[in-house]
Amino acid sequence: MSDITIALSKGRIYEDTVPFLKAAGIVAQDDPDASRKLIIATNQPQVRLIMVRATDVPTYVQYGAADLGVAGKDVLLEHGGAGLYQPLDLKIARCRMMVAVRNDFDYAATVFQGARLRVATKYVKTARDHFAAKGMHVDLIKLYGSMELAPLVGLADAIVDLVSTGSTLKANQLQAVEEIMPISARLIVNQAALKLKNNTIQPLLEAFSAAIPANL
Ligand code: PRT
Ligand code: MG
Repeated sequence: MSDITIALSKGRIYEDTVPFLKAAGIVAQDDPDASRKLIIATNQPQVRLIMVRATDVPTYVQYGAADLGVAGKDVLLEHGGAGLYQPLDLKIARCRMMVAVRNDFDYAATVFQGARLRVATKYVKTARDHFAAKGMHVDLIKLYGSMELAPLVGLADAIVDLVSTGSTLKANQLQAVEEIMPISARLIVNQAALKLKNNTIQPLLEAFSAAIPANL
């Protein structure tokens, strides 16, 4: 059996990945959400977890610093996917990529008139592709968080952000006006590792695959 490193991020990705790890017989020896350790040993001496920012998971896997990882489709689209296989949609950490505006902003009229739209987002690539496909002219403003604030203080007309319950939009007098795509987290694998460590990785893929919630 080869040594395997799995890159995860704290919070919802880790929490939703625990059942998949368990299905593969892997149990973390510390709780990453409580611990400050960045490298977490597991009950299997050959398997370790590394805890990185959600947006950094594809980078660690791309360069082979981790063999496997779990990352949201939102993050993978911005990363581009170079050097990665994305064999499984784990159907976890689900949400929707949406366009949202202030409750008092007439998005339909803006689209209809072909007026230029200022859009603030962390997801510049996804937003650019979306509006280009619609033939809309947009000025994109890159932000790293709290996108919901941008339309409230006049930084942008609209945001492109993830929505799950909708309560963040609601609390800030914003409304979703367009769905760009449904989002869920994927298992990603370093392309070279999949070949070189196939004997170890293949059974992991099978265990993860069998643990994907049915009928979703
Ligand atoms: O938080 P941090 O800056 O460290 O990084 P991150 O936001 O990239 O990580 P994390 O752990 O928050 O998100 C990891 C992954 O979870 C994302 O890449 C998505 O694929 C997925 N996911 C699922 C979500 C959400 N649901 C979600 N609701 N990521 C973020 N949100 C945010 C959203 O951006 C918005 O600010 O939650 C807010 C909206 O939630 P509702 O429930 O109010 O609609
Ligand atoms: Mg977050």
